Amino acid sequence: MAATERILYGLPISVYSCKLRLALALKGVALPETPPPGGYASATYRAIVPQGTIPALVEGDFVLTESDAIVEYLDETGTGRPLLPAEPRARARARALSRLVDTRLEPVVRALFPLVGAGQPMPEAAREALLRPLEMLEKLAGDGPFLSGLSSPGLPDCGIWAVGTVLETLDDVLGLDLPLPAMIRAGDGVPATAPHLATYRAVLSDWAAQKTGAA
Ligand SMILES: N[C@@H](CCC(=O)N[C@@H](CS)C(=O)NCC(=O)O)C(=O)O
Repeated sequence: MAATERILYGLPISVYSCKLRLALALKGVALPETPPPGGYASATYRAIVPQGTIPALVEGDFVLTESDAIVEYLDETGTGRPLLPAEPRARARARALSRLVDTRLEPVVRALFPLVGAGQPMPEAAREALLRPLEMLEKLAGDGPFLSGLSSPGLPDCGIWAVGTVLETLDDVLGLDLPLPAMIRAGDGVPATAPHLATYRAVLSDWAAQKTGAA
């Protein structure tokens, strides 16, 4: 039986697309990204992916969104190196860390977007809201270079590297001078992910330059 074609919808600027791109790079799997037809909010894209979000993986009539679920599905279908450990507690911990990045850190980073080009300082409450999850994740990471706490990077690392790259850009553009933990840059030392992170940094910096009129 011929394998069903896999289509991965994503965009260069999207933080969750970046997370998945990093996961695929760590897995050693080449799965090129297709932009959502008409944009992710469009009726055309929603006719394919009802959730209207990216990334999305489509295999025939099987449509899967949510970056963590996509990575777990790829792991469980034997696609590339697994990014979650097999041992139940280590696996549960990796899942929890990944969700903490997505639910506690990413939304407060995203909330800073309107400040880019607005010429207004970051409110002190926003700084505190940002430092809280960063400190929590740093504590949970332990002493190693990776948030996953393992000797090789896994799913939670992909999330923190993608969100961390956005945060670094905002830190730079908005002059926030945030105490950014080293683990958000650990992907630059990993040969498989370093080029993707460099490209993402350039995409974000172009976006910021457009917003601030520096382009
Ligand atoms: N929890 C989802 C979040 C995906 C998400 O929010 N993607 C953004 C782009 S980075 C998006 O599609 N936004 C459009 C929308 O929410 O309508 C995941 O892990 O994939």
